[in-house]
Amino acid sequence: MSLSSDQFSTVYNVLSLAIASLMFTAFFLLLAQGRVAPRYRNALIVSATVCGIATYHYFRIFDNFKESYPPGETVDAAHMLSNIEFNEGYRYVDWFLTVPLLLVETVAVLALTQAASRRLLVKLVPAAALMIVLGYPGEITLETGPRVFWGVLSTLPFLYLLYVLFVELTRALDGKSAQVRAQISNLRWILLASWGVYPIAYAFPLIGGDFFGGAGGFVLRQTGYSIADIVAKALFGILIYRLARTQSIEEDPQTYGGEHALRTAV
Ligand code: RET
Repeated sequence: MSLSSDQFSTVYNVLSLAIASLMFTAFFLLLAQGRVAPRYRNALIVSATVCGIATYHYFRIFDNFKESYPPGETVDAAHMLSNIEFNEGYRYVDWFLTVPLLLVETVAVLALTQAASRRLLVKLVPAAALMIVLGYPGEITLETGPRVFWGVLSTLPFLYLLYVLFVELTRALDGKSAQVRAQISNLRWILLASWGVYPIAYAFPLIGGDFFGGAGGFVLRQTGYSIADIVAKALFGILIYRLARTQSIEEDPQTYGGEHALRTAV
C-alpha cells in the first residue's frame, strides 16, 4: 500500500494534533488540582494519567508512522509502505490501559459511597478490558470473516458497558443537584458519541471500495481513531474537571468561589 503526499500529511497532522491536545490537557489537569475539593482530585489525577499514557503512545505511533511510510524521491511522490509495518498494537495497548481508567475517572468524579463506586467498577473495568482484547485480533486482519467475528464478540461487552453507564449509574445519582445532573448527562453523551466512533472506524475495511478500503480507508480510520481519542480523553478530561469544579463550588463556595463562580463554573 502507498499513501499520496496529501494522505500522508493528513495522518501526520492529525497525530500531531493528538499529541498537543493530550499532552497539554494532562498538564492542565495536574495544575488545576487546587481548584477542586480534595475528594475530586483523584478523578483529575486519573484523567491526567490517561492523557499522559496516550501522549506517550502517540509519540510511538507518530515515529512508527514516519518509518512505515518514508517519503518518496520527489516532493509529490507517494509514501510507500517500507519493510517496517504500521503497528496498530500501540493503539490497542493504549486503549487496554486508558479505557478502564476513563471509567475509573468517571466514577471517581461522582464521589459516590465506596460501596456504590465498587459496585459499578467491578462491572465496568473488566467489560472494558474484554472489549479491547476481543477487538484486537479482528483489527489486525484484513479478512472479512475474522474481522466480523471478533468485532461482534467485542461489541457484547461494549453494549453491557453502555447499559451499566446509562441505566445502573443513573440510579446512583440521587441527591445530586440539577446542574450536576445536567453535566453528568452531557458527559455521558460525549462518551457515547466518541466511543461510538471506534466500532464504526473499525468497520471501514469491511465496507471497502475506494473511500473506505485501501489507502483512503487507512487514512480515514487513523483520523477517526485520533479525533475520537482527543474527544474521549482530552475533552472528556476537561468536562470531568468542570464537573468536579461545579460540585466543589456547590459544596464549599467559601473556598472554591462565590456566587459568580457558581454561575460560570470554569
Ligand atoms: C473495537 C472492535 C470492534 C467492536 C468495538 C470496539 C470498540 C472500541 C471502543 C474503544 C474505545 C476507546 C477509547 C479510547 C480512549 O480514549 C475494539 C474497535 C465495540 C469503544 C475510549
